[in-house]
Amino acid sequence: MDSFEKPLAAVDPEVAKLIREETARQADGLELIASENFVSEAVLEAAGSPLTNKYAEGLPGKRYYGGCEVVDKVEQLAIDRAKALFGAEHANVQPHAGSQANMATYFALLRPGDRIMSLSLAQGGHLTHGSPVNFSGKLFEIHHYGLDPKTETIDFAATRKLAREVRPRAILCGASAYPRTLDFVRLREIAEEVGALMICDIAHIAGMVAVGLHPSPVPLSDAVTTTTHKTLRGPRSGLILCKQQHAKAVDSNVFPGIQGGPLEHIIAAKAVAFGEALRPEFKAYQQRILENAQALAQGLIEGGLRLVAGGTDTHLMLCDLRPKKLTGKLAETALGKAGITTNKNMIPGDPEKPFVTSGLRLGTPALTTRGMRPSDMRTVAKLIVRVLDAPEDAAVHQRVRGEVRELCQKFPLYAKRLAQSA
Ligand code: DSN
Repeated sequence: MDSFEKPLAAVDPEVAKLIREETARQADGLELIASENFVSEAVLEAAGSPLTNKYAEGLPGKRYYGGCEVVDKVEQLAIDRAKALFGAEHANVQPHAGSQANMATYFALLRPGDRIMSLSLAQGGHLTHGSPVNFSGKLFEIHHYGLDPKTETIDFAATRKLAREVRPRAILCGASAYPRTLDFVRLREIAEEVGALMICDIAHIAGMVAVGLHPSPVPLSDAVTTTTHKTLRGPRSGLILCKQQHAKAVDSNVFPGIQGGPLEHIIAAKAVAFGEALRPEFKAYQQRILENAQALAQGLIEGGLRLVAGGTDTHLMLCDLRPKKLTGKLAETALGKAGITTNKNMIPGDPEKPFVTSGLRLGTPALTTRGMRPSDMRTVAKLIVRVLDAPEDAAVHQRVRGEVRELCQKFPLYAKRLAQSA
C-alpha cells in the first residue's frame, strides 16, 4: 500500500484540512461549553496510536483474542489508576461514552420495568436519567424528583416524600446543568430509608470529585458513572466505578451486555489522563476552574444576568436570559458570531421549547486549561454581556470577535500542531 506510511495531509488533504480547521477554530475562540475541555498532547498521542488496531473482547487476562498481552497491561494500568483516583473498589474502563456507562450500570443493577427516581432533563438532569426519548425512559418506570422553585436546588423534603411513595429500586443522582454542590449524603439517607440502590453520574464534576474539591459519592454509592472528557480532561469516553459486590455484573453488562471490542487506544488515553489527574498540578487546575467560575459568574451578574440558583459552586453556571428578553437560541447564535461558544439550555420552569430555551449554560474548564485566570474571566464576562446587549448588531459582534481573537492569542492552544500543519 503506497500511502501506508505517508502523513494524513499527503494521503487525504481534504480530511487533513478539516482537522486543521477545527483545531484552529478551537484555538481561535472562547470555549465556554461546560462539558468540553482540551486534552493534552500526551492524551492525543495515545488516542491516535496503533492500539486502535487491536481487538480485545473480554477483560485483562481473560480475552477472546490472542495477542492481548500488551493491551492487557494498558487496560490494567487504566483500571488501577481509576481506582486510585476515586478510591473505588472496582473500575470498568471500557464504556465508549457516558451513555454506555449508564446503560451497562442500569442493566447490571436493575431489571426492565424497575422504578427509578432521578432529576429530569428539564431541571438539570440528563437524557440517560429517564428521558422518555431515551432508552432509560423507555425501559424503566421513571419518577422525577425536582428543584425547590425558590432556591432552584434539589428539594430534599419533596424527594424523600416521593421516595416513600414510589419505593424505587434505585435513586439516580447526577446532572448536566446543576450549578450547586450535589448533596450525596442526603440522597444516600433517602435511598437507605426506602431500601433503594444509589447510582451517581458525576460526568460533569468528576475532576473536582477526583481531587476532593466536590464531595465524592463513591463511598456512598452502589455505582458511580462518569464521562472522562469534561472536567476530568481525558479522551471522549466513559467509566464505571462500583462496589466489589457489583463488579461481575457491571463487567458482564459492558461486555458482552452492550458493547463488543473495547477501544484500547482510548483506554490508553484514559490511562494517561488518569495519570495526569493523579498529579498534584491537577488539583491546582481544578481549583483554578472554580476560581474562574466564581469570577465569570460575578461578572455576568454585574452585567445584568440572573444566574439560576443564585450562582455556582462548581465549574458551570446557568444564565437566565429573560431579564435581557433573549432566548437561549438567539444568545448562542449571537455569541457564536463573536467567537464565543456556549450552549442554550433549559432553565427550571422554562416556558420555551428545548430547542429555543430561556437559558445559556457556561463553564470554565476549557478556558482554564488554556491558562486563563479570574482577571481574564472578568474580561470574558464583559465581552459576553456586550454581545447579549446587542444580539442583532453585526458591528458589535465583529468588534467583540476581534477582542476575543486578541485574548485567545495570549493563551495559545495546540500551537505546535497548528504550526506543523500550516
Ligand atoms: N452532552 C453532555 C453535556 O453537554 O452536558 C452531557 O452528556
